[in-house]
Amino acid sequence: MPELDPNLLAAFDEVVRRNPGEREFHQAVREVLESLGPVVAKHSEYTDAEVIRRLCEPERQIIFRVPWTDDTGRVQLNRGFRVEFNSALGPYKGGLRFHPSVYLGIVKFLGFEQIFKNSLTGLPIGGGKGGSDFDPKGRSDAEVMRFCQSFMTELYRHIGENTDVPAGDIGVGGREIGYLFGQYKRITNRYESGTLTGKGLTWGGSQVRTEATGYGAVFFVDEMLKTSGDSFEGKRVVVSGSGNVAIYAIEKVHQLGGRVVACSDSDGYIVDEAGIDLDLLKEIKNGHRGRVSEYADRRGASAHHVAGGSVWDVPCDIALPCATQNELDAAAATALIGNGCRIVAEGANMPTTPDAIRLLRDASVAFAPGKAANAGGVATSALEMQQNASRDSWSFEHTEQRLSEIMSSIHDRCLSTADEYGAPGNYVVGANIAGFTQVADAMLSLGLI
Ligand code: NDP
Ligand code: 2IT
Repeated sequence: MPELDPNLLAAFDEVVRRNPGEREFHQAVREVLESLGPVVAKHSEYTDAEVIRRLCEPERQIIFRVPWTDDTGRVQLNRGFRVEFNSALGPYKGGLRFHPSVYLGIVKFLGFEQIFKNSLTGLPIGGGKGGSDFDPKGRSDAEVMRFCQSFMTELYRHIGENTDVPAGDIGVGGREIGYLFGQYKRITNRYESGTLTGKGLTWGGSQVRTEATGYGAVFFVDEMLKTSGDSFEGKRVVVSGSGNVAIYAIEKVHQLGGRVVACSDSDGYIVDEAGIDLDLLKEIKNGHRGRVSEYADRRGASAHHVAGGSVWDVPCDIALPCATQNELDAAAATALIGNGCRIVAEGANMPTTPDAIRLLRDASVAFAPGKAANAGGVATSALEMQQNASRDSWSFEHTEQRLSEIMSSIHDRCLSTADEYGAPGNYVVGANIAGFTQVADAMLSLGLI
C-alpha cells in the first residue's frame, strides 16, 4: 500500500480503531486519503481544524429493527440502516440498498463515497446512504411491499425534503420507491415529493432518472475518449451486472456506436458477439426479474452463457463494472490488460480493488472512479428535487442535456484538479481532491460542525 502523510495516517488509524471490522469502509477512506497528501501539504487549515477526522465520522447513524410477515404468515426480521454522513453542502442524499450482504460497514463505505460524489456534481446535496440486509430475491410483490412499509414506518421520522432524501441502489428500484413513498405519505399526511427520488413519472419522478447512472457513466467515458480524439464508434465493451446501471450503460454505448458483447449477474455471464439485444435483456430483467442465463437460451447462436467464471475474461476495449464492490480484482485486471483493454470506468461503487487499480495504472489503462463516473444518478436525483421544489417537470431531452453537461463538467474538473496537484491524467486523484476541497471549505465556513 502507498504510504500516507503522518496526519492522514493518524486519521486512517483512528477510522480503523473506531470502526472495527468495517473492511469496506476502511478501504473507501484509505483510497480518498491516499489522494490528499498534496492537499494537506498545501493547506494546513484542513489539518489544523481536524476537517479530515471530522469528515470520517458520520454526523448521525441510525440502526433499526424491521419486522414483517411473509406470505405464509411467518414473522421475518431484518435490520435497517441510515447513515447521515455529511450535510455541509445540502440535505443528506444517497440511495438505499436491499441486499443480504448489507451491514454497517457497507452503508458507511457507500455514505462516505457519496459525500465526495455529490460534491463533484456541483449541486447542493450532502452525503448519506442506507439500506437493509433484506433479500428481495424470490420474494413476492406483497412481501416486498410489507417489508418497505415496515422499513419506512421507522425511517420516516429521520427523512424529509430538506433533511435527508433517499433513493434507490442495489435491490431498490421503482417498485420499492413506490411502496416507500406511499407509506411516507400515509404516515405524514404530506405529499412531500422531494423526500425520495427515483419516483414514477406520473407521481413526481424525473425523466432520465432511471437511465441516469448508466447513461452518465457512458457520457463520462465519451469525454475520456474525446481527450485523445477518439469515440465509442466500433469499440468492444464489456459491462458487469445486468441491473439498472448496467442496462442503461449498454443502451447508451449502443446509441454512441459501440458494441457491448458481455454482461453478467451473480450466477455467471453471457457473451453475445452480435452485441447484447437490449429489448430481450430488458424483457427478462425488467419484465420478470429473470436471470441472464435465460438470455442465452432465448437468443440463439450468437450468444452463450458461462456459469460462474469472470466476465472480465471476455476481451474488450472498454470495461464498465456496474454490479457491486470489489468485483474487479487483480486477476481480473491482469486479464483485461492482457486482452488490450484501454479504459475501465466504474458504474458501480468501488467495484475495483486497490490492487487492481494499481495494476491498471501501471499498465496505463485509463481509470475513472465511481464517485466521478457514476455521479449521473445522484445528479439527476438532484434535478428531480429541483423539479419537485418548483412543481415542474422537464422534458426527456432537456434533462438528458443537463445530465450530459454535468458529466462533462465533472470530467473536466477531475482533469484540471489532477493537473493542479501534479498528477496529470489521474482521475482518482482529481475526483478525490476536487470532491474533498469543496466539502472541506464548506465545513470550515460553517464553524465547528
Ligand atoms: P441492481 O439491483 O439494479 O442490479 C445489481 C446488479 O449487480 C445485478 O445484476 C446483480 O446480480 C449484480 N450484483 C449485485 N450484487 C452482486 C454480488 N454480490 N455479486 C455479483 N453480482 C452482484 O442495482 P444497480 O444497478 O442500481 O446498482 C449497481 C451498482 O451501481 C451498485 O454498486 C450501486 O451502488 C451502483 N450505483 C447505483 C446507482 C443507481 O442510481 N441505481 C447510482 C450510482 C451507483 P444479481 O441479480 O444476481 O444479484
Ligand atoms: O450510489 C449512488 O449514487 C446512488 N445509488 C444514487 C443515489 C441517489 O440519491 O440518487
